[in-house]
Amino acid sequence: MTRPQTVRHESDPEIGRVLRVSGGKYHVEIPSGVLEASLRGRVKQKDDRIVSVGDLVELGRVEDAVRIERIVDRTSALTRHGVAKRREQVIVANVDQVVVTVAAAAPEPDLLMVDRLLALAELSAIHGLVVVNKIELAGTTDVPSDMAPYVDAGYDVMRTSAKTRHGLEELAERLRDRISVFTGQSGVGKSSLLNALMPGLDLRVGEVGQRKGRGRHTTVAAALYPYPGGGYVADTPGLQYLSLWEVDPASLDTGFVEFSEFAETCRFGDCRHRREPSCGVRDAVERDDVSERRYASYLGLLEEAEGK
Ligand SMILES: Nc1nc2c(ncn2[C@@H]2O[C@H](COP(=O)(O)OP(=O)(O)OP(=O)(O)O)[C@@H](O)[C@H]2O)c(=O)[nH]1
Ligand SMILES: [Mg+2]
Ligand SMILES: [Zn+2]
Repeated sequence: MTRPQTVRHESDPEIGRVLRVSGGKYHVEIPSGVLEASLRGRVKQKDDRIVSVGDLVELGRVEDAVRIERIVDRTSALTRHGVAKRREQVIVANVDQVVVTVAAAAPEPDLLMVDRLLALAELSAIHGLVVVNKIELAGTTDVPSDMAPYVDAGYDVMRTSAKTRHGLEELAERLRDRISVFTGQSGVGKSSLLNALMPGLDLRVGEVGQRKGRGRHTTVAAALYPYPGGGYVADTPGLQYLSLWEVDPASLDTGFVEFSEFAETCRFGDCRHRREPSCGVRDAVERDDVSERRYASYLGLLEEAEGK
């Protein structure tokens, strides 16, 4: 009896989805369950194509071992730029939706981070959704006034409480049949929301008081979870270091969706909406048609993208 070297046929590759990576092992979901796979040398060497959570991968089996042979082309990717290595890292691949989470209170919303995350989503052609968690601490379930610019820009701003379960059904609805990534400051309740939405998930949550310094995150790596009823959700560590330094400064304005109709009236096609004459965006800010605070975020991120 000949022992098969591999059960994979070129015409019919076995495909799985990477759910998480730990200790050099890739946890890959296949129709019959989750298996552990290792990387084939040649996949490993390609710097720009490091296997990431969310990737669809082609698997090869040699005896009992499962190896990742190839990454299926990505439809999108949420990336950050490693501060130390100065190169792009894919946080989650094939993302449909970025859920930018803030807390109504504790911690105070970092609005520059919200703008940064939404811009990053727009620039990656990923749908952005804003969630204000811990809404029971606000005393009202209305959209907090500092979040109004996002409503005006056309974003859905959902209000939730992982504690009282307010708004969870609506949020659950938005997660179905998509790959959604929860992002936002540490301590806003991303893991708590996922635990509340997916009983049995049991992600670790941290005390707000423990997280004074930067980089003390309860969640340390991105991981993807199959969502009951279809789709996936990813929990990520609070993304403090997310940087835009590789973004083309000339296209940063497309990361601010409400600028676009006004940018059309700028005198210069390559207007960066800073000090150029006859700038439609600046005029809109002066008329209060565009939030001054969002515009200030744009200018700050523009400097960053320009490497200043
Ligand atoms: N009052 C209140 N507290 C909440 C709510 N959701 C989460 N918390 C608390 O907020 C703290 C932080 O929650 P986590 O879920 O760990 O926050 P996280 O966003 O996942 O934080 P990192 O993993 O560090 O990025 C915990 O003490 C939670 O119990 C909520 O809706 N209301
Ligand atoms: Mg967490
Ligand atoms: Zn302009």
